[in-house]
Formats: sequence, C-alpha cells, structure tokens
Amino acid sequence: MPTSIGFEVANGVATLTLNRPDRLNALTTAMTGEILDAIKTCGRDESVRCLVITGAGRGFCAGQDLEELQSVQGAWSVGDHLRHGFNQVVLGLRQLEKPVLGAINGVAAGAGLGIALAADLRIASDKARFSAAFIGIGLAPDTGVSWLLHQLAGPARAFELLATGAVVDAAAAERMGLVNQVVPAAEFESTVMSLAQRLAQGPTRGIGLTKRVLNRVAVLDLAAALEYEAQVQDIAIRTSDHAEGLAAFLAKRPPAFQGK
Ligand code: LHQ
Repeated sequence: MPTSIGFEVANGVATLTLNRPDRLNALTTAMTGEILDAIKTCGRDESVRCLVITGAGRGFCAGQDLEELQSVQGAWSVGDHLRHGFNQVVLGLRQLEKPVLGAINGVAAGAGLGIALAADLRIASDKARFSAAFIGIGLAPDTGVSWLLHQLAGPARAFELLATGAVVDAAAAERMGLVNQVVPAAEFESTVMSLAQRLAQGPTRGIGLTKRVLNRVAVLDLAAALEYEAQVQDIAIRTSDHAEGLAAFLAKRPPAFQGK
C-alpha cells in the first residue's frame, strides 16, 4: 500500500495525490517509487483514460525532500538518484500514452516544478506558485526543468527563472506559458474534474499517439516531422475510435469513444 501518495481510479480518471502535506509534498526516495508504480499502473490498466496529478494540502510539491538530502550526504550518487527516480517519473508521464493533467493546487518547486511541467497540460489554482528553486541551494536544474522551461517559456525566461529561483504566481506563470488555465481556488476541483472527465471520454489512442508525435517532433526538422506524422497517422486510422468518430460525424451524432 502506498503511504506517501493517494491513488484512486473512478470513471476512467486516475487521481494521483502527492501526500506529505506537512512537507509541502516534498519527494522522498520511497515516495518517488510509489509515484513510479502508480504511473506504471496507469499504463497497464485499460480502464484508466486520464491521469490527474495533484497535491494534498496547500502545496503541489516542494521538490526533493531536503531533510532526506541532508541525511544521505556523501552516501548517494545524486546522478543515479535522478536517473532511477525523478528522471523516470518525467519520462513515465511524457511517455504514458494517455492524457496527464497537472492540477497545480499550490506551490511547485524544484523537482516538483519538473513533475508539474511534465504533465501534458496544467490547470493552476490562483493559490499556486512556481519556482525553479534549485539555485536557492546552489544547484543546477534537474528533473527536466531546464528542457521543459526552455520549451514552454523560451530561453530567456528559462534562464531568468533558473538563475534567480524567483517564485512566480499563477497569473505570471500563465503569461509565461507554464500553465494552460488559472482558476479561483473555490472552482479549482470542479474545473479539474470536468476537464479530466472530458479527456477520459476522448479517443484515448488518438490522444496517446498525439503525445507520441509531439515528443518526437521536438527533436526533428520539418521534413522529418511530416514523415513521422504520416507514419503515426497510419496507426491512428486503424483505431476503433477513429471509425466511431468518422461514423458519428457522418451520422450527425456525438461520438461514443471507447479508448480503443
Ligand atoms: C520542506 C521542503 C523540502 C523538506 C518545504 N524538503 N521540507 C536536487 C538535488 C539532489 C537530489 C535530487 O533532487 C534535486 C531536485 C530538487 O528538487 S532541488 C530543490 C528542492 N526544493 C527546494 O529547494 C524548495 C525548498 N522550499 C522552499 O523554498 C519553500 O518551502 C517554498 C517556496 C516551496 C514554499 O514556501 P512557504 O510557502 O513559505 O512554505 P515553508 O517554507 O514554510 O514550508 C512549509 C514546511 O514545509 C516547512 O516545514 P515547517 O516544519 O517549518 O512547517 C518547510 O521546511 C517544509 N518544506 N520544502 N523541499
């Protein structure tokens, strides 16, 4: 049984709740293992058609647990800790061929920012805050934050956020392209759940293949991206949900996607 996360599946939506609220859901090694297990379950379980990641209490995730970091000084290879832990979380979220919705309820810092930015899209509460944080303890970025900030906000903003560790509020994060939508805290849960339900009723294979294309084209030139799109569309066109979407359109009725 996981102890530092919550994990439940209802109506096609898996909700993973980072759950160490008194530490702003800072990440320990054990917790990272539980997150990885939950992501793997989402990949295997056909009934899961959307994953929501959120935090318990007033934080989303304050990154590496600094008490754990202090306690293992010298005994750890940080590189290996990242390779086996946070890096796998980021890759797991990006490679999961199902939509991942970051429900950013509160502060996201350091590796917690990396997890937030690795989601496919983010809804932030107006109470959320964002900080690269690494520089505050004299460190360089990890957990994909350099790459993800560069992609989402551009090189100048990436440098500014990483080099200063500035804590930015949800409205500023939205202006920088770090979040898709900011909603008042009172409407946060209902907005998240309604979008999650909508995504869970979508053509899951088509959404998964969309992720596959976006991940790949990030490192391709236009000609290669066009070719890759063509290859993936050959897969998408054979899904049942494509047949359903086409039939529904022609019959002028709403589609009933099964995620297959
Ligand atoms: C925490 C933490 C925390 C433990 C708040 N750990 N307790 C790098 C190197 C090596 C290995 C792999 O990983 C990484 C990647 C990283 O993630 S490095 C970056 C690590 N994170 C940080 O440096 C952020 C540290 N936290 C903060 O700067 C602030 O707490 C933020 C800005 C997130 C929130 O500030 P406040 O809202 O003012 O909350 P607070 O500071 O009062 O925190 C509340 C409690 O949570 C407090 O404990 P207390 O007993 O006083 O209530 C904090 O000590 C604890 N906490 N972050 N990462």
